[in-house]
Amino acid sequence: MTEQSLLLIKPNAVQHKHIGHIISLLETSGYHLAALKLFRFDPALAKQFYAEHDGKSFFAGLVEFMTSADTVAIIVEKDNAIHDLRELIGAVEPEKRKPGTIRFLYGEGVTDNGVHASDSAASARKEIDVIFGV
Ligand code: 3AN
Repeated sequence: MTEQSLLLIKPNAVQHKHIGHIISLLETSGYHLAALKLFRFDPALAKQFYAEHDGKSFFAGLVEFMTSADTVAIIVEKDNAIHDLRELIGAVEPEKRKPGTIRFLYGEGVTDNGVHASDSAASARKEIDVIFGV
C-alpha cells in the first residue's frame, strides 16, 4: 500500500552539508518526494513535534538541538514507506546502527542523530500536520 512518511534532516546533518546525499539516498531507494521544506524550528514548534517526550530527561537538550540550525522536512511516498524508511534511517542508539543506514553515515550522538522518520501511520499524519499544516 502506498504510504506517506515524514523525514527530517536534522540540524547536524544540514550543517555538515549532507542534505544532497540524503535526498539522493531517498530517490535511489524508490521514494517519491511529495513535499519539501527548509525551515528552523522555534522552541514552541520543537516542543509540539516532540510532545510525547515532554518530561523526559533529554527533552530540554532535544529542543535545544532541534532549534540550533535549519532542518529539512520531506514528505515521502512509496509502498510501505513508514517501515522501510525506519529501516533506511537506522537505530537511535549509535552502537546499534547498521552500515548503510543514514544514521550510521551521518548520525553523531543519540540526540544529534542526523535524521528522523515517522514510526507509525498515526505519527506520520500528526507530524506532517505539525510541519506542513495538512
Ligand atoms: P526516533 O527519532 O528514532 O523516533 P525516539 O522517538 O525514541 O527516536 O526519540 C526521539 C528523539 O529523541 C531521538 N531522535 C533523539 O534525538 C532523542 N532521544 C531519544 N532518546 C534519547 C536519549 N536517551 N538521550 C538523548 N536523546 C534521546
